[in-house]
Amino acid sequence: MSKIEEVAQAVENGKSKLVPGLVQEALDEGDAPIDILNKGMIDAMSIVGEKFKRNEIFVPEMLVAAKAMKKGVEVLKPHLGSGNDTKIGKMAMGTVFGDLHDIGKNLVIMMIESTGYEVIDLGIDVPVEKFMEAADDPEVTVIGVSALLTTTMPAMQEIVAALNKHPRRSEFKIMVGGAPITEAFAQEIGADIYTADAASAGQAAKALAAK
Ligand code: B1M
Repeated sequence: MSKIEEVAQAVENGKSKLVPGLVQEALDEGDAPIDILNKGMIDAMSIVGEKFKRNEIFVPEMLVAAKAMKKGVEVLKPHLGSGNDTKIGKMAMGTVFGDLHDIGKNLVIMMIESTGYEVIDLGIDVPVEKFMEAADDPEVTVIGVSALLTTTMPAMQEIVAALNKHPRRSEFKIMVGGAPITEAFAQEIGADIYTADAASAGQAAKALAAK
């Protein structure tokens, strides 16, 4: 079994104590950090999601897998992105109210930070008011909104509708994403940018700053 497969298996089984060491071993053996992330961790979480859907595992197992992935990401973090120290913009980002998923949001933040943005993490279960307050900051040029559940897509719509009425609306862009979100939905609710994953979110934010 390859080291990346070992990482994947440990994440899938929620082995928080094992994952950091295995990620480090994979790095030491020369595996690319992005492969460890995609094939070792994100793919493992998809398997966890599928098992949950088939009622083979339940919420506690999803939770321990999420914990294990977070431990692995901590080891991977310094190896991902460009490590740009020059500040190119300021962004605020959070997961919509009613939604507790934060792994994807944290990865998006990590990739956007690596392009040189300062990112204010608004956290999970974020109400409309908190997004609006974040938009008051005169330095904020991008607001990121993440949702992982089909049932919290209306919350995203509500947040974007409120942000679209913000007095500073012409000064910031609204970026949305998350597993159930599509380009069509993003357009329908009046967001400016949809990106499917953390790497493209980073690229989109960088392109915005260059304009
Ligand atoms: Co949840 N959960 N969960 N869960 N969970 C999903 C999302 C689900 C698809 C599993 C399934 O059924 N197959 C399903 C949603 C079904 C649906 O809506 N159609 C689901 C469900 C049903 C639930 C509960 C309702 C279960 C229950 O209680 N009965 C419950 C809801 C709680 C709540 O939020 N109110 C729940 C709870 C949980 C845990 C708390 C146990 C845990 C989350 C822990 C945490 O995040 N700290 C959890 C987990 C771990 C998952 C799965 C297994 C993994 C999610 C994940 O971290 N993926 C997930 C199944 C799956 O995704 N396949 C599932 C890895 C992560 C890197 O990917 O988050 O998609 P992702 O992020 C990507 C992109 O989406 C994108 O970039 C990221 C990186 O590339 N992206 C953006 C995300 N945000 C973006 C923002 C952007 C741009 C791109 O711009 C701003």
